[in-house]
Amino acid sequence: MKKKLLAVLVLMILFLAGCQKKPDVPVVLDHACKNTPLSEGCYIPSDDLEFVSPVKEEYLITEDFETERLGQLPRNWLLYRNEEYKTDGVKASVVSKDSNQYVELFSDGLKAPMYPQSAPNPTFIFSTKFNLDTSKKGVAYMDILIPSDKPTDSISFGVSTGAVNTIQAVINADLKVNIKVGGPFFYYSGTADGGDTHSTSYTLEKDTWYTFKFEWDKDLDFLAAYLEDEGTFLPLYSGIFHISNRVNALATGEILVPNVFKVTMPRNYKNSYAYIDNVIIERRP
Ligand SMILES: [Ca+2]
Repeated sequence: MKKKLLAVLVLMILFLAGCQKKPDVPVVLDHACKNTPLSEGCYIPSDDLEFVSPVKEEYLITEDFETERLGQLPRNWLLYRNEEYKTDGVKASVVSKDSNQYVELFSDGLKAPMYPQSAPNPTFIFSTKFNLDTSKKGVAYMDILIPSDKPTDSISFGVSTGAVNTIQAVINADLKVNIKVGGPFFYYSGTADGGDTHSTSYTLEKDTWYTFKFEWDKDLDFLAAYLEDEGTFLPLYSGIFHISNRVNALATGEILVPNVFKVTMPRNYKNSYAYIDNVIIERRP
């Protein structure tokens, strides 16, 4: 009996609900923006959100360190360290001599980023960024001096795409110049993408400033490195290299091009010094 009463009650409620006049309110699809909260009409744009331009702007580097504070890390650069590093285990500080400011690099060679198994990681990783993503080609310069009055060892510098080396010069402890093309700079992955090292006939001398130059052009798959000698750039290496190797292409097929200039010193358990100046990224005509 109770069930029957309940059923009648429910039917009456449904009937009455059906008889109610529906108000003329517009249908609001409250779920329309659920998966696309940033699409048109789903939010009120704020001026604060416009600080990131939808158009990526290219920017270059001209670092002569003349306006940097002495004894400080140059303001546009990052020096890698983690909690294992000693306080002064790595240093990159601006110094001045003969009315020129440049950067003293120091590495104790003891610790390295926590990357895979027995990989030859650098201790010292000093880097700055640029953007030539639209033109996808460029020219980089750096001056380097290896001192005679301080301990020195191997040092590398050049351009990378993120953590993936594009082209760099490697000055070994014997001051011989090599050019390394491709390969990661943090670690060797063991899958044959460790890059290729090309020896040159050049050996540097201590206490002398040298200017190195690197060029890249994604459309031509072209890479080159030079060493300046009295106003002439002597070729160290030039070749065809597919800049977008499998590591630095996006899944969408978009090609990433060099965007980091970096200097590294190895994990060699030795104190090592070097000096750099005039890090410049220019457009390639
Ligand atoms: Ca300078």
